[in-house]
Amino acid sequence: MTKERKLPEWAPPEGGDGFTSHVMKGVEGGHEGMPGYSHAERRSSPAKRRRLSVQELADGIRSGNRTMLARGITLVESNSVRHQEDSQQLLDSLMDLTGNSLRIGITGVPGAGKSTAIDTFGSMLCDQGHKVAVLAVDPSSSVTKGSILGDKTRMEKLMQQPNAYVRPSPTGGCLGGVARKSRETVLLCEAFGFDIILLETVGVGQSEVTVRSMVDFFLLILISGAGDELQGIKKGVIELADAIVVNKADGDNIQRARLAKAEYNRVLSFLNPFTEGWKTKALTASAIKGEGIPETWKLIQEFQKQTVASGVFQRRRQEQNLDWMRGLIDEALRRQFFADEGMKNKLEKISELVARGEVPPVKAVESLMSDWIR
Ligand SMILES: Nc1nc2c(ncn2[C@@H]2O[C@H](COP(=O)(O)OP(=O)(O)OP(=O)(O)O)[C@@H](O)[C@H]2O)c(=O)[nH]1
Ligand SMILES: [Mg+2]
Repeated sequence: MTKERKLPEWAPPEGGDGFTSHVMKGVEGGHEGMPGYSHAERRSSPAKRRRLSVQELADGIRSGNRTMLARGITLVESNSVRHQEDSQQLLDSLMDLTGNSLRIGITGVPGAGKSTAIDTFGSMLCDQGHKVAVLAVDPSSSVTKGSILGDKTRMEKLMQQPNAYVRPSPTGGCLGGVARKSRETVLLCEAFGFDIILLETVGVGQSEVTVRSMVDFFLLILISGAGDELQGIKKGVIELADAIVVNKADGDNIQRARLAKAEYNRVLSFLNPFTEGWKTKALTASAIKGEGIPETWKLIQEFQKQTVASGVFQRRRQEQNLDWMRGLIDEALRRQFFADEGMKNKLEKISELVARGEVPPVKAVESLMSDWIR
């Protein structure tokens, strides 16, 4: 394999050798997911990192060891069955330390300034003594590979904070899979001691609904100067929000941002707030200048105080846990059903009959289910 020295795109011009990275040429096959890969070969690989026991990982995370946290998250993100068993054990042994953070979801159209806002907001929180973890929930970023690098440059302030942790999106899998991993990563981060978890997702698809189902507070970041349609934001996303921030309210954009804020407040007055008893508001901010960010934090704190007092906060957490469990039951049942050899044959046969219109689909399902349960 050849090695090539390369200055990363995000390195400052005066960065010098400290920023040099090695780019290794890829291999043609023989690693996971590629032709020629074999588990046996991999097991015998001398370069493999020592496998840590679940106990070692749990102790490491409890004692605040970042390497162990990263290894734990990698375990949780793995698709292998053995790793999944270990990760369930790991989560189980850390459950007593979870649930003590404020989970904040941040969504918005591409380029609205989510990462910049997280950088400013997260750094401010760290300065106040909080421990902040940032997770990206974005199944598309495994395709558009550049965004992880992009985020590291846009979160420069935060990356320097010893109390912050930035984890890019888990790669691979459908949204459901990525969501499971992110939920579990939130728990590991809480066990480690992060008291504020920020989950960034791009708000143009299904992922914002998923993130909404994982967080206590949901912030929508928009920009002025584009109609809702142009921003690709559906009314449905506005309805999920606990606050809207019209970002980039700086320079000659201030006036437009204020008008947009007033317009969103008007729209919000016609909608049912997502959170019972809370009035969703719009604010303006400049993530780059840091303006409007302390106000946003104040609003989030008010939200927390109010919903904890009314019990809405705790009820939502309980509901989210139950929804998560129900989702897992759905998944497990489906997996077992389709993996069952006997059912595969029956399904194949009955599918032909259904396709030809000889058996109605409802009847087919009834018959399959009664066979499966037996
Ligand atoms: N003028 C101005 N520009 C901003 C502000 N916030 C972000 N930007 C710029 O907008 C661009 C996009 O910012 P990001 O923070 O990467 O936006 P994002 O929403 O995270 O983008 P994706 O992750 O790609 O969806 C960058 O060039 C930022 O410098 C702001 O408050 N004012
Ligand atoms: Mg971003």
